Amino acid sequence: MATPTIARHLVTEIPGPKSQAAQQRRQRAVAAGVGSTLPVFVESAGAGLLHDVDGNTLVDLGSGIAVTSVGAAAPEVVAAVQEQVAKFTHTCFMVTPYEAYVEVCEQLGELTPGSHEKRSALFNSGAEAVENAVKIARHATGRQAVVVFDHAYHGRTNLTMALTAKNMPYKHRFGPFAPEVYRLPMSYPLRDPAGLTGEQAAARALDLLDKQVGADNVACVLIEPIQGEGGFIVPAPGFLKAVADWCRDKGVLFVADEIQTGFCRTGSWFASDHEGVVPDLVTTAKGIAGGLPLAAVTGRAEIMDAVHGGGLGGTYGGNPVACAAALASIRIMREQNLNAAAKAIEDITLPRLRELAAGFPAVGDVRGRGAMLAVELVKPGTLEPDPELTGRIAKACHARGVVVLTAGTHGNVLRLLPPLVIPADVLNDGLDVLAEAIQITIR
Ligand code: PLZ
Repeated sequence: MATPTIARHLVTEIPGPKSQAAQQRRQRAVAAGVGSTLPVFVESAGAGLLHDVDGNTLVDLGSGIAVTSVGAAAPEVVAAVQEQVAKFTHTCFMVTPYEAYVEVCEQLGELTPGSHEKRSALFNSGAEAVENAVKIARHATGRQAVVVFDHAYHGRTNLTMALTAKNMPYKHRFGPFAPEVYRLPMSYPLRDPAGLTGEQAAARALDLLDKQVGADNVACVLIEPIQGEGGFIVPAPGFLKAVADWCRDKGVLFVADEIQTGFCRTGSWFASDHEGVVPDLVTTAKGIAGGLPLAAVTGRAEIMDAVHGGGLGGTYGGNPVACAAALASIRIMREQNLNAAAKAIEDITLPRLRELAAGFPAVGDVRGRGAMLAVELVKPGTLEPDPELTGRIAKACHARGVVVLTAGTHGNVLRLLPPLVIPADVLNDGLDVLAEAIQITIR
């Protein structure tokens, strides 16, 4: 983590007058259904800092939802994009291919869990990757059922809405949803009966699956190794492994949605690595390409190659500019050891969050891994979620120029997803503000 040259600096209220004017203009042109956590209009951004149109500099503890892990304008990514965009912007890989696509797939094969032979296909968004993982799993197994978990988030397209657990805002009045989707209880240590092990939580879920769906009908079990939008829920140790083992026994594909957790976010290349789990298929997006839209499905060669020629694709999937950005981002992750950087962020942040939990009974849980950390807010002495308090704390952070995000089925989780290249003093400043926000909001 380098020393910053600039830090948080507010010259107007947040949002400032120019942002407010832009927001009014936006409301006349942009559909109301598209929201913004903090309507501060950004002019430029760097490693953990956002510079707005009013001249304010904000601390970014959100990375555009876990995307700008290498920074929002990493010089190596900017140069790679500029070089590629000047050569050609697009040919369509399905029409005339280019090597950057192949190289991204080679990197994915090398970095994702397991040393088996792999293949990848590239897409534009996380939801599209998840949709394709399901297509591939169904095709390869000849089965239809897709199994997901409580609190899961997998996207906003029709199939992925069905896979996503939460109604508001993702699904409300957007049905009917895709069929053959089944939901199981997740391992949620804070809310499970005390002492329930990962293996027991897996047995609880898999017994339901056996009885209600039948293993023979299941194409895949799809799971986020640490749930993102659902509230940074880290399953009890052994849960993922037990589910993956069951899948292997039953000929069911185990699909890890690593879209939020992947690419160094949790202090290893993929969150599955922490649990020693080797998925059959992995979906990636977000952090893979330094902010450019790119997503992938990577999996066992025999599964991926089961699909007939021409069965997978899309006009823009694996766009050459996005591929160039991905290759530069992955190079940064390797050269700057961003797994260690994520771990360093954890080492700074976790003790400070634990201190807050000790001081404020409303901070009911502290959890996460690497640079994917959260606190869950409850009514003191209970497990009753407190989304209202969570919202007020987030707003207090925003007013002080620190971008934090909320999450959780009950909206009562404050989550931190700083860029992995955030300088330590910028991070600590953001955490000071969070502590102050909690203090003044709870008092
Ligand atoms: N799978 C695990 O986290 C995206 C969504 C924000 P897309 N999460 C942020 C919002 O409100 O839309 C996500 C994820 C996991 C899939 C997705 C979907 O990725 O690139 O947003 O389609």
